[in-house]
Amino acid sequence: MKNNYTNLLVNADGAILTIALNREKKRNAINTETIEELEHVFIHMPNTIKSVIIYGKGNHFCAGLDLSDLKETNSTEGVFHSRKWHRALDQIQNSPAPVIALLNGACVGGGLELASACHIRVAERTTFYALPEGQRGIFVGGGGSVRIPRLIGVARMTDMMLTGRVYKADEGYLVGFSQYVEKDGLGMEKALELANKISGNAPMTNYALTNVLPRIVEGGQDVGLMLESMTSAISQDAPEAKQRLKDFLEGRAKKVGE
Ligand code: 1HE
Repeated sequence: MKNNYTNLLVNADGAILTIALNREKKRNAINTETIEELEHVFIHMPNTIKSVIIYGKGNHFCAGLDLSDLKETNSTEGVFHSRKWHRALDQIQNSPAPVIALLNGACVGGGLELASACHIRVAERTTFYALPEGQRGIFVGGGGSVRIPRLIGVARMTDMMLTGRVYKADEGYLVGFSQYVEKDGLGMEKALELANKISGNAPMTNYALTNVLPRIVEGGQDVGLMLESMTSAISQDAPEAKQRLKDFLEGRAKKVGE
C-alpha cells in the first residue's frame, strides 16, 4: 500500500492502520488534495487491515474545510467539490475495517463531518465540536446534514449552525458525538486498545456493523428485519463463528466483561 502522501501520515502496524492528518500549521484543515488522499487510502486498503485510527497531528483534530479552497468557486464547482467529499467519506463509512476517530482540540466543520463518518469517536478532553459554516455564510457539504443528526439529533445540529454553539468534550460525550472521553495524551492508548479488540472480531461481524447496520437503520423496519435475519444467518455460517461458539460451550472463551 502506498504510504508517501503529501498531507497524510499513513502507517500500517500489523492489522491496524493509523492515518494522521498532517497539516498541523493549518490546524489540519482539509484541502482538495487531502480529501483525495483520504479516498485513495481507503480505496487501496489491503484486506490485512482490520481496523483504522484517524487522528490529527498537533493540538487539533481538524479545522474543517481549507477555506482557501472556496475562493472564486462557482456553484457547479461547488457541487462537484461537495460530491468529492461525499465519495471520500462514504469510503470511510463503508470501510470493511472499522474506523476510529481520535479527537483533540478543534473538531469543527468538515472535521466534524469526517469524524461523523467514522464508526467510533474517542475524544481527548481538549476536544470541542462546532459547525462554523453557519457563521461563514455557507452550509455543510461533506455529508454533515446526513450523518451529524444521526449522532446528536436534528434540533442540536440546527442550534449549532444557527447560533455558533460549541460543545466541549464532556458535553459532546453526553449528546452523542463521542463514545469515549479520555485524558489529554491518553487518547491514542485508548484508540489502540479498541482497535486491537476490533481486529480480533470475526470479519463478517465487523462488516455487518460497518456496512449492514447503517442500511438496516435507514431501510425501515420490514426491510431492516429481513436484512438482520440474512446477516445473522450468514455470520453464523462462517467457520470462525462456529469455532467461537464451540469455544464458549466448551468453556474456553472469555465471559462477558472479562
Ligand atoms: C485555516 C483553517 C481553515 C485554520 N482553512 N486555513 N472551518 C472554520 O471556520 C474553522 C477556522 N479555524 C479556526 O477557527 C481556528 O483556526 C481554530 C479554532 C481551528 C484553531 O485556532 P488556532 O488559534 O490554534 O490557530 P489559527 O491561528 O487560527 O490558525 C493557524 C493557521 O491555520 C492560520 O494560518 P496562518 O497562515 O495565519 O498561519 C489559519 O488561517 C489557518 N487555518 N483553520 C484555512 N479551516 C465539506 S464542507 C465543510 C465546510 C467547513 O468545514 S466550513 C468550516 C471551516
